[in-house]
Amino acid sequence: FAEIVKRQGGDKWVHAPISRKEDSRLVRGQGLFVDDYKLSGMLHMSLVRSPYGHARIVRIDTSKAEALPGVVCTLTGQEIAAVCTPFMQIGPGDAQNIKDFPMAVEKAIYQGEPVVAVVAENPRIAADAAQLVEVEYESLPAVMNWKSALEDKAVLHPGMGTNHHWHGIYEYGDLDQAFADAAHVVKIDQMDFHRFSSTPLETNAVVATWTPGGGVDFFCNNSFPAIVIQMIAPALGLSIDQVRAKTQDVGGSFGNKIGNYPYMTLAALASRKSGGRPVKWVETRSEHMLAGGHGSERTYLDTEVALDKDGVITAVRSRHIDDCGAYPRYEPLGCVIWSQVLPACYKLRNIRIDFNQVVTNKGPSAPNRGYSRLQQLWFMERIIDICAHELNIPSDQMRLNNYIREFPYTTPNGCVYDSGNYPLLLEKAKALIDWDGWKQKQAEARAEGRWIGIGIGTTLDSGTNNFGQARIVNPYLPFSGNSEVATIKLDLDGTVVVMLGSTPSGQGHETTTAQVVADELGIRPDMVEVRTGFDTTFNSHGGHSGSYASQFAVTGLSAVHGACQKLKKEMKRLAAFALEANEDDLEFGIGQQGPELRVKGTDRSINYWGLSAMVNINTAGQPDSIADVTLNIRHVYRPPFKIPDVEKKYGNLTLTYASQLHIAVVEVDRRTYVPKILAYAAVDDCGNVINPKIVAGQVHGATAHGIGAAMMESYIYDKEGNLLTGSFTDYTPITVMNMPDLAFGEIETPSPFSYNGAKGMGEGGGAPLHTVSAAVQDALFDQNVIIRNSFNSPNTLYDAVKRADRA
Ligand code: MCN
Repeated sequence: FAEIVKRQGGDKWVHAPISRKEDSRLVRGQGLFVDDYKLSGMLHMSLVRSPYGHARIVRIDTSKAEALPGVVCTLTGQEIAAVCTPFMQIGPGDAQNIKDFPMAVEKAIYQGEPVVAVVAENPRIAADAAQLVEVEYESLPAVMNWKSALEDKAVLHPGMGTNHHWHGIYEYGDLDQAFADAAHVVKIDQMDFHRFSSTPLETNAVVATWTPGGGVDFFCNNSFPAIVIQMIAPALGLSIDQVRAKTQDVGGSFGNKIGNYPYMTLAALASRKSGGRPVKWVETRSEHMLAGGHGSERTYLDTEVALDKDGVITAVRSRHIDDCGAYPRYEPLGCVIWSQVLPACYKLRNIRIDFNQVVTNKGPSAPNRGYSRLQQLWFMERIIDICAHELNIPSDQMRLNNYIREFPYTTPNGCVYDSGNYPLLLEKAKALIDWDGWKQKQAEARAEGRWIGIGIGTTLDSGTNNFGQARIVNPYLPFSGNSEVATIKLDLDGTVVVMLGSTPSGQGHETTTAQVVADELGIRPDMVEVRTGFDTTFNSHGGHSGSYASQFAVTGLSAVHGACQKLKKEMKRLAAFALEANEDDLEFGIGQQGPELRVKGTDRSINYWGLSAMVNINTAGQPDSIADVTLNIRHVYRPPFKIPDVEKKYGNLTLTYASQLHIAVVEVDRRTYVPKILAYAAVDDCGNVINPKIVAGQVHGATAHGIGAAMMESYIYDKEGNLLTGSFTDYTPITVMNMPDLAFGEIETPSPFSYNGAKGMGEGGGAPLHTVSAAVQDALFDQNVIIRNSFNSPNTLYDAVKRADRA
């Protein structure tokens, strides 16, 4: 069977569609998630959260809670502020003045903000005791949208003095000239990208233990522990080496779990107050929805588009405002990251975005799959469709008129797109969905008065060196490029063991790692043990280790590949000595006694156990020539590829830009306004594919995620700051019942920037947002509707049609 599978991938394991190694362990319940982790004497934390969006905390009485048998202690915001300094803010500018404590101190600024922590012997007592805490609040006026945020009548963070924490102008090219030369200028009224998030199977969770030496040990599911310990340590007054974070299995993150460090900090302080007993906290689903971190909203104002006579977009100017909720935390960084894809897939050279971010009394923002890029891509795709309509150009032709066609391509702001073929993506997707057939059916349906639309969405992912490239546009960012580490060793028994510098949250890293190593050593993936458990003390190499930014296929696997090269060299030195052969005459393979090195064309060989024994057991009397051999290799990958001009200024930067093109056919019911997907196709280009099954799985997952966001998932607040969609009955994540059949295809334009030609692709979730909006738009153009909201619910569509009726 293995051989058949291998043949399907050519003569290599890389590219073979093998099933995921980790699934057998995970589906048997043999994973180790945070809630499975139990320590002797472990306590449990429950949180009392603010029911108000904005309220002063007048009085807190914890006496009844503390009197409940089994309760160990309580913690209030005042206590926290006495022992903790506010978290560093990632973004530059005014956000630095935000006092971001893990718990509300004098006032709560979003519904669900922690106000008191209760620590007890078991989770039920902790939850019961939390109900006994009395908190008196004085309700304050809530700031619930960007408009009132900008008025600054109520300022959320007094230290900042304003709710407007970021303003930057991103201007490239000659806008005045482009508009003066334009054959057409299209003006677009306000558009809005809505608030939604991800729904990982496992919610945020942590076990924290205050150690006798005065440090803290975390067992957590944070997806970026190497960086968050840099936030937690200063907040707790500790040095980095006193904070250790370990992860094992993580049940989905989608970026959100980077944001759970305030809860890690609370659990650490709870452990300290409890005399160093370990404290576990596991977020409930409701807490996750209320306060686990949402992707931020974006409003696009005053958009003007200049086009030439052929429908080629020559300039775009607009004003954008992000509503980041109560604490922007990662969003100022996100607002830099979006600018990587400023012109999207289009050869637009003149662009000016006046970019702003504000805080409001909504839940704090957190990175969410497609982190800030997808808002920009949605904006550009809307522009394409609206202009196509205005100029009476078919939406596919409009894209063909505007697509970038030559790679590497340097965008006006200096980012370098590595490779791609957007027209081919379009051609393949049209064939997959039967474009001509649907055009025919659409015409017939329209004649019957039905509202059927066909929409295209093109999207970009940008894996690898997010921070590095972000620095191009913001040189004062504290980061300058992603890198990753991997460790590979021949264990005592000769087993090949790989340890990664990050913990995956469902992306199949064990499998693709085993494929790479199997090819390098001439063995099978099942002969490679991949350990994904991560420990900031042992397998981090600094701030960049982590599962984020669609970086694993490029950065993570480059580290694995580099480690393999070094190990092979060491193994050859040993084998050449043992077999009295020349290193060049040796080859890797599988023999009678398992994986081995042998002298080509002979029966002389040594297996991995033999090699390991030479280093780990029979070390006495080894000659100097092999005395320094190690079979335990740690390799750090740093993107080595150089980008002319940019490199001179900012060092080596690499970013891969995977692309996807989706086409959807959507019918909007004329009576109920419910949109229904009738057909859906997605074509992916992530360069050379390491594992086609995993890539197909990622595309299916991301497409489901995006369709849910486009049609079913929206965090909506009332004027007082109450979350109206805080449960699965009103915030309805997509299930198989709503997921259309997906016609899936792949093209491969290898990246010249990665050793394996792969491009990061795990964040393709944005495409359905553009695609569904485009299809609904096409369905409703005849009703004079312009889709200007990314959430296509029956309510928003009804409003859009009625507004168009009135106009
Ligand atoms: N891959 C491949 N060939 C390629 C590119 C990728 O076989 N040419 C494989 C990789 O080896 C990896 C997977 O596809 O197994 C995704 O690779 P990559 O694009 O490098 O992304 P990462 O592995 O770095 O994962 C991060 C990315 C992000 S940023 C979000 S958000 C997201 C996503 O992955 N979160 C996820 N997909 C997710 N999938 C699951 N199940 N859970 C999440 O939390």
